[in-house]
Amino acid sequence: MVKAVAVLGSNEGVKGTIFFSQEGDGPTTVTGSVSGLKPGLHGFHVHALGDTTNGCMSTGPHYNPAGKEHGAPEDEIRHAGDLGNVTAGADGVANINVTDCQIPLTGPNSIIGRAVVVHADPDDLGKGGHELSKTTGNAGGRVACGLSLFSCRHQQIELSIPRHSKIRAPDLYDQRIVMFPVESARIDELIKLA
Ligand SMILES: [Cu+2]
Ligand SMILES: [Zn+2]
Repeated sequence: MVKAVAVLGSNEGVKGTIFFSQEGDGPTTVTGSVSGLKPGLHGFHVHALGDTTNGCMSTGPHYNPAGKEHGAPEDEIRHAGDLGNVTAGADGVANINVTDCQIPLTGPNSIIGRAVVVHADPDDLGKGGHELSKTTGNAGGRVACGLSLFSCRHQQIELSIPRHSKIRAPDLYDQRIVMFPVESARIDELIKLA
């Protein structure tokens, strides 16, 4: 079982923690919650980059290793990072519990080191007829984001910083480094440890 966690934050009061787990080559289970949202639907994606230098704007487009158009999670034609919408209740909290086959935690298409992003508006799943429908689902601003990182509560693990994460430490790319439990880990702490 491989596990990962993404701690989402923003300066707009939206925050959350998203957990990922994957058994072997099986689907990835995504659980967790996000708070501080306006009630209703919010686009929920894995974006290509783990770069949050300029906040969520620098996380790039939706993760799309197959070069397809934007779609719904259940569509044949979709970005790997298209996880649809999360739904916030009247209290502004969205609880998440989905499984998906296109967001593996290991292998060449791993989402580790990429950003998880929650949007201001609903993702139209490619069907809204807006000029942005086929690229972003016209989901509006990026209200919170965070990197997905391996997690393990009880033991230290090794990982390498993937090039796509664009962390400002290029000399560390692809080197194996030891990381400690990352329930609260931020990339800066990770670099300090290296
Ligand atoms: Cu997005
Ligand atoms: Zn997409």
